[in-house]
Amino acid sequence: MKPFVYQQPKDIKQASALAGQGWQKAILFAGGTDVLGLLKDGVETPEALVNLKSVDGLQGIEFSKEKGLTIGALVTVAEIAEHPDIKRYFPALAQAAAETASPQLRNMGTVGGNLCQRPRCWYFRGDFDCLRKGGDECFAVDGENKYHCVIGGGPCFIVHPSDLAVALLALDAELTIVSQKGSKTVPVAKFFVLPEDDPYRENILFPGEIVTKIHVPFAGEEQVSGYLKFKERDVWDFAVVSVAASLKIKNSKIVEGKIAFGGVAPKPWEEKELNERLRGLEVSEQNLKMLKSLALKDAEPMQQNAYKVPLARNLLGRLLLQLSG
Ligand SMILES: Cc1cc2nc3c(=O)[nH]c(=O)nc-3n(C[C@@H](O)[C@@H](O)[C@H](O)COP(=O)(O)OP(=O)(O)OC[C@H]3O[C@@H](n4cnc5c(N)ncnc54)[C@H](O)[C@@H]3O)c2cc1C
Ligand code: SF4
Repeated sequence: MKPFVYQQPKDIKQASALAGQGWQKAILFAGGTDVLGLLKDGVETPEALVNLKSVDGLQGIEFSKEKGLTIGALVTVAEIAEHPDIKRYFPALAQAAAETASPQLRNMGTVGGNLCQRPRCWYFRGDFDCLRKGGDECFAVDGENKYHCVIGGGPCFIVHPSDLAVALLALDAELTIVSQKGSKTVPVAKFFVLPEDDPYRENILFPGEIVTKIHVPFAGEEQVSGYLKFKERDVWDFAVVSVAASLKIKNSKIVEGKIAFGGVAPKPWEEKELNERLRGLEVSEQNLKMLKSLALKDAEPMQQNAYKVPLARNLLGRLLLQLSG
C-alpha cells in the first residue's frame, strides 16, 4: 500500500479544502469500510486520507412530521436500521439498511460512505487497467459479466452497489453537499451519473465536495414502503438485484408511488413509464402483472446476466403484493 498522510480536520471547510486538492491527492474517510479495501487493492492511491469523523455537525437523526427525516452523513448504517421513526415511517430505508453487509460493517459504515462507495466490478477491484481506471477497454464486455448491469450501461457496465441509495431514490430523498464554495441540495435522482456521462466517477461530486446530510420528506401516514434484496449468500452480500417502492394507497387505488431498482444499472434505477403508470392504478392481480411486465422492458442483458430481468420483475411483484396488503 502506498504511504499516506492522515488528516483530521475539525470543520467542514477545512475538510473540503484538504479534499479539494484532487482525486489523486486526497480521499475522504468516514467508516473506512470501502476506502481501506480500495487502498489495499491499489485502486485508490491518494497522498492523504481526510478523516470526516473529526468534523463537527455530520451526526444525528432528526424526525418530525412537519420537517421530515434528516440524517447526518456520519450516521451509521446500523443506526438507520434500528431507528424507531425510520422503521415506522420509512420502512424501505430501515429494511435496506438491515440488508446491508454484515453487523460489523453496518456498525462502522456510514450513510455518506454507503452512497459514495465505489463499484465492486472484479476487474475494477482487481489488477486490471480497465476503462473506469483510465484504460481503454471494459473487460466485462467479453469477460465475466454475471453481476454486471442489464440497462444503462456503456462504455462501462458496473452496477451501483449501494442498498441505501435504492431506498432513498424511491423515497424521493435529497442530499446536502457542502464545499468551500457553499452548500447545495441535490435530489438522489440527480446525484448518480451514468458511464456515458462520466465513465470514471459514479456521482456528481467534485474533489472537495462533501455530502453532509440526507433529507427524506414525510409523505403522510398513508405512505407504505419496502425494500427487497436478492443476494446469493444469506450471511452478507451485495444485491444481485433489489427493489424499493413507496406507495400511497387509498380505497384500493395507488394515489402515487415510486419504484427503484438496484443491481441492474450503473446507478440506482427508476423507470419513468413504470412510475407514471402507478398513479391512479387499481390494485388488482392484472395490474400488478402489467407493472411487472413493464419493468426493465428496455434491458439489454450481457452474455451471462439475462437472469436479472425476470428476477427484478418477480421481486417487484412480491414487493407490490406485500405493500398492497
Ligand atoms: C465485505 C463487504 C460487504 C459489503 N456489503 C454491502 C452491501 O451489502 N450493501 C451495501 O450497500 N454496501 C456494502 N458494502 C459497502 C460498505 O463499505 C458500505 O455499505 C458502507 O456504508 C460504506 O461506508 P463507510 O463510512 O465505511 O465509507 P468509507 O469507506 O469511509 O467511504 C466510501 C467512499 O465514500 C467517500 N465518502 C465517505 N463519506 C463521504 C461523504 N460524506 N461525502 C462524500 N464522500 C464520502 C469516500 O471518500 C469513499 O470514496 C460492503 C463492504 C464490504 C467490505
Ligand atoms: S464494467 Fe466498468 S469497472 Fe468493470 S471492467 Fe468494465 S469499465 Fe472496468
